[in-house]
Amino acid sequence: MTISTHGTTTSEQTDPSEHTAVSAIPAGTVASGVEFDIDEFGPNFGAEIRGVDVAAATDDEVRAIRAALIDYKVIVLRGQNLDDAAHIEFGRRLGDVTAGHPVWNSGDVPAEVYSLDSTDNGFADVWHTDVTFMPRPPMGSILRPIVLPRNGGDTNWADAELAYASLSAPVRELVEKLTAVHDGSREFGYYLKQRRGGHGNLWDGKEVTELPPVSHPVVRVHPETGRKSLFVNPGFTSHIDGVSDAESRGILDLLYAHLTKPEHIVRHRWRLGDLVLWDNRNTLHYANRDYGDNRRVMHRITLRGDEPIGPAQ
Ligand SMILES: O=C(O)CCC(=O)C(=O)O
Ligand SMILES: [Fe+2]
Repeated sequence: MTISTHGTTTSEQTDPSEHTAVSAIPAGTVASGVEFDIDEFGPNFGAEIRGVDVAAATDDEVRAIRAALIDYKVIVLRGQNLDDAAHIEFGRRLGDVTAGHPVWNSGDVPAEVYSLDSTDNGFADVWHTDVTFMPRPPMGSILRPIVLPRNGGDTNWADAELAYASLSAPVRELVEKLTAVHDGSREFGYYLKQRRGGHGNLWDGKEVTELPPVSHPVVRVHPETGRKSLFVNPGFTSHIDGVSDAESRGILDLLYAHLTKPEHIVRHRWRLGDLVLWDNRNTLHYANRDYGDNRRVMHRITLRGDEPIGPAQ
């Protein structure tokens, strides 16, 4: 396998000891003729993979895309032109595809698809990690545009692993001991009550009929790489457990400001035909709402994830 990065191979730039577990591309190995170019977004995370037709991908190519997702956290593939069925099918080759959302019904799309339509208030202009209000949030999300404004509507991702690593040691030590509450009822509770008499969708094999707040570690250990990241987000985290309201607010504000420093962020300008995958265990994202009354429609699927585990567990 050759993964070239601006003309060099990633294996030359990567400490293999940092890429454990399913980095299914052992650095420097040539496997089954899989070949694509990787164009890195920057020094830290995010990359475009070129030269793969997702709909016709071989198993080795799918494995290589998954490995790149673990390494780069955000992967862009251009020119794919999938429909919902092909989008879901690609997801199934990467993992277990969940319901589109635990409680939201996106209407006229397959049950696996979460549709965000700006004409139906479908905006994501708050930094968040998908579905962290459930005990087992998705491991990854795969998004494609259906309708785009001529300009604007870019999506940004923040690298929560980089953010953790760039905190000072004393603050890392402080936050490693904390857990935080994530509460989906603030955004979706009312909707769930209205919907089918309080019956949502199947999530982890169970019908969701309530959204009790869940606690997750503030520092999450990635189940595949063992690396630590900050696992709080303004979208769904309500407070830190066991500290005062003022302390909780202060700690979260500090972490959010740090997570969203420009050097922790990559930004994607969409074109029709794009397909973007992200690791939902160590990133946050935010979709710019800067296109006025123009329409923007996005379809997302999510892959089943683990219960978040902290450093002490
Ligand atoms: O609209 C976007 O670009 C992102 C929407 C979003 O938050 C998601 O698909 O999870
Ligand atoms: Fe999202």
